[in-house]
Amino acid sequence: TVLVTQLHEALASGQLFLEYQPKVCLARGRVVGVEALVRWRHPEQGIIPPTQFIPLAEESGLIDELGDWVLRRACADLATWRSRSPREAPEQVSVNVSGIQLRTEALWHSVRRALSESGLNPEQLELEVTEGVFYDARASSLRRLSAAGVRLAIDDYGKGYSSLFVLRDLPANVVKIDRAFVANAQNRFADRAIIASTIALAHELGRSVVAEGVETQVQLQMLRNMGCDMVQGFLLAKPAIAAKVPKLCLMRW
Ligand code: G
Ligand code: G
Ligand code: MN
Ligand code: NA
Repeated sequence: TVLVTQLHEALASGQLFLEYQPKVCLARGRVVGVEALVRWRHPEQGIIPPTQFIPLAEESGLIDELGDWVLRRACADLATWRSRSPREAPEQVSVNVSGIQLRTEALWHSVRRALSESGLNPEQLELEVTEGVFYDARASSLRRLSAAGVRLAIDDYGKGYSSLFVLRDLPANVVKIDRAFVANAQNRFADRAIIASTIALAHELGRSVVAEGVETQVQLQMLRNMGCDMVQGFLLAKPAIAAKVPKLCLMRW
């Protein structure tokens, strides 16, 4: 389609950019990481969200190249924030990875290059993968990255299939509870029960927990009481351009 051709051009001509959403550690009351979220500044259509062009990139085979760009940009940005002022810098950066990227060795080479160019330690990079992709042979790509020290997070946890196999079998460091559970937790017992037991189970297995989509003080307090490790959501901060990240890192919760 036209949009695929344009996406190709967008990659080459610098129309893609990243926003970053902070991840706040509740025990420390501060930003510990940021999640990179790609956006497309289209010359005629304005800003196009990733939900509209990531599927296109996956279908057209552009996803490896796009993913490579995101990884290198995110690692370079973290290295810049850290070199300017560690106090105003996150400790790590998370990058969303599509299941398609795990089918070949492209991701492995991208990660190696992004780390060596930026000088980051593997532990400063986290890859977010949705649970579906953990299910098959692609898991071996993840094991290799994990063995190299890169952190892994299971994104949108609870929304897909075989969550418990994933939790049992894969070397994920972090479980991100899908925002669908957080959204109604105030008035729905089932959501609270699922969040509380996911936290307990993840902790039992030595993983830490991020709650996504935190929008209210009530949700934040509830997650604190449940022993959730980290929170992300509009209440804490909306995704922001790279230049705004140092200031966000000075906030305390
Ligand atoms: O930022 P926003 O809420 O519009 O993101 C929508 C979806 O796009 C999320 O599920 C997110 O994981 C995905 N996404 C954002 N950036 C990237 C990226 O760089 N690569 C991939 N594969 N998905 C991304
Ligand atoms: O699937 P993934 O978790 O990667 O999706 C991240 C997306 O969630 C981002 O595009 C971001 O804009 C969106 N998001 C982040 N915080 C909130 C929130 O508090 N509420 C809602 N509705 N969306 C959020
Ligand atoms: Mn994510
Ligand atoms: Na998510």
